[in-house]
Amino acid sequence: MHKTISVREVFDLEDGSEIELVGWVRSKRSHGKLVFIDLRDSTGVIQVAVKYGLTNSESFQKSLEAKIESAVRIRGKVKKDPRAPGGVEIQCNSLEILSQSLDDFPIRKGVGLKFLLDNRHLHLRSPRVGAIMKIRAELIDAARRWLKENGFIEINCPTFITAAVEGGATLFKVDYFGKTVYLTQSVQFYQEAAIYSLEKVYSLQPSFRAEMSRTRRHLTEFWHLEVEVAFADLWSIMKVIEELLYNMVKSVCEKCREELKILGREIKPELAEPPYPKIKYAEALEILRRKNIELRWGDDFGADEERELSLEFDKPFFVTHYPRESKAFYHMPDPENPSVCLNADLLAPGGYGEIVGGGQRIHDYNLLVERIRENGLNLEDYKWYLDLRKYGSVPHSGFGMGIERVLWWLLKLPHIRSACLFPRTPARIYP
Ligand code: NSS
Repeated sequence: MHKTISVREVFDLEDGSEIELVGWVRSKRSHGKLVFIDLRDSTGVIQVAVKYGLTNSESFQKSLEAKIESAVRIRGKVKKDPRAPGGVEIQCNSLEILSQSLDDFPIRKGVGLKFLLDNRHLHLRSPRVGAIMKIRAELIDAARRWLKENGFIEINCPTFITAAVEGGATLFKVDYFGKTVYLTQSVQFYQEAAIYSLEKVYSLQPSFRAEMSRTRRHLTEFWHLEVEVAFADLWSIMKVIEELLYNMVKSVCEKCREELKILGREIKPELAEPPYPKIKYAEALEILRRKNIELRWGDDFGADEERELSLEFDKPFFVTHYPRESKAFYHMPDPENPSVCLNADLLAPGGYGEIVGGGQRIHDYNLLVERIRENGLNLEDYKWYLDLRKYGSVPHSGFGMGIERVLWWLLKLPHIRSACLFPRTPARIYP
C-alpha cells in the first residue's frame, strides 16, 4: 500500500481535481441523504461530503457504517466551498472501509483528565496532541541544526551509571547482575571526558529523577539536551544558552504556524531574543523578600519561589552565583567570592521557572577533591572523573536543558505531562 497524497496537500489542489485519499474518520454527521465525514491524517483534517446519488449506493451505505477512527479510502473531487472548514471539501465518489473500528472510540468530549491519561495511546490521535508533538520535533530539530552549524559534535552516553551527578536522593536504582547501579540523571560527566577529544559536544537523551514531587513541572523521565564546551567560562556558556534557545523558539515561530494555530498560541521570536536579564542569587532573594517570601541564604528555590520570581520577568532570565552549599559539588566556586559558585540557571518568565541548569565546572584537581569531601561523597566513586583534572585540565562549562520544560513554557501547557508522548511521573507509568 502506498499513500499518494496527504490532507494538507489537498487544500492546495485546483477545484475539480480528482483524488484518492486514505486516513481515519475523526467525526461524522449524518443529515438523511448527506453524510459529512471529517477525515484525519497526520497533516490535518478535511471535510468529506458523501451524498446519496453522487456516491454509489454501496459507498453511501459504508459511510453510514464507518465508525469513528475507522481507516478509510476516499475517492472524489476537490471542491472549494467557503462553508467547509478551511474552505475546501471533498465530494465523495466512493468510500472503502480499510479497517472498521471494533468498538465505539472511547475518547469523547467531556471525558476527564485521568481517563485521557489512561488512554494516552488513543488520545495521541487528537490534532492538539499531534500539534504539540510536531512542535517538540521542530524544537529538537532546530537545536540540532544550530549546534551542528556552530561546531558541536553529538555524542551518545550511557544510561547505566555508578555514581550521582545531581545528588544521591534522586537516583533510580537498578539491579545490574547483582550489583546496584543507577539510571543517569545527567550525562555531564561523560561529556566532560569527551571535550578533551572533541572540545564542543552535545547529547540528547533521557535523564531520570526519582523525585516524588507532584508539581506541574516534574517528570521522572525527561529528555535532556546537554552541552559541554572546553575553554569556556560562565559568561561564554550563558551566550551559548541564549543563542541556542533563541534559535529554537525562532524556528518554531517560523515553521509551526499551523500547529500554533491549532493550540491557539501566538508567539514571536522576540519572546526569547537575547540578551537575557542576569541576576545573582542574592538579588533573587531580595526580590522574593519584597514579595514577602523569606528564604535563608543557602536555601534552594522550590517550584513556588521560582514561580513568584519568574512572574517578575517577561523574558527568560538567568539566576547566577548560588551559594555553593545549595549546588552540586562540581560547580566552580567564584574566585572573587568562594562562598558562591559560577553557575547559571535559566528561568522562563510568567511563572514557569527553571528550564536550563548549568555553569562553569571545577577544573582544578585539589579543589575538586576538597568539594567531593565537603559533600560527604566517596572519592573512589569519582576516580575517573578526577582523572580528567590530571591531564591538561582546562576551564570548561556546560548546561542541561529539559526539552519538556521548554515546551511547557513555550506552549503554556497546563502540565509538563502534555509535552510527552507517554509521560512518566511518580503516579504514572502506564501506558
Ligand atoms: O539538575 S539540572 O538543573 N542540571 C543538571 O542535570 C546538569 N548536570 C546539566 C549539565 O550541566 N549538563 O537539570 C537540568 C535541566 C533543568 O533545568 C530542567 O530543565 C530539566 O533538566 N529537569 C527536569 N525536567 C523535568 N522533570 C524533572 N524532574 C527535571 N529535572 C531537571
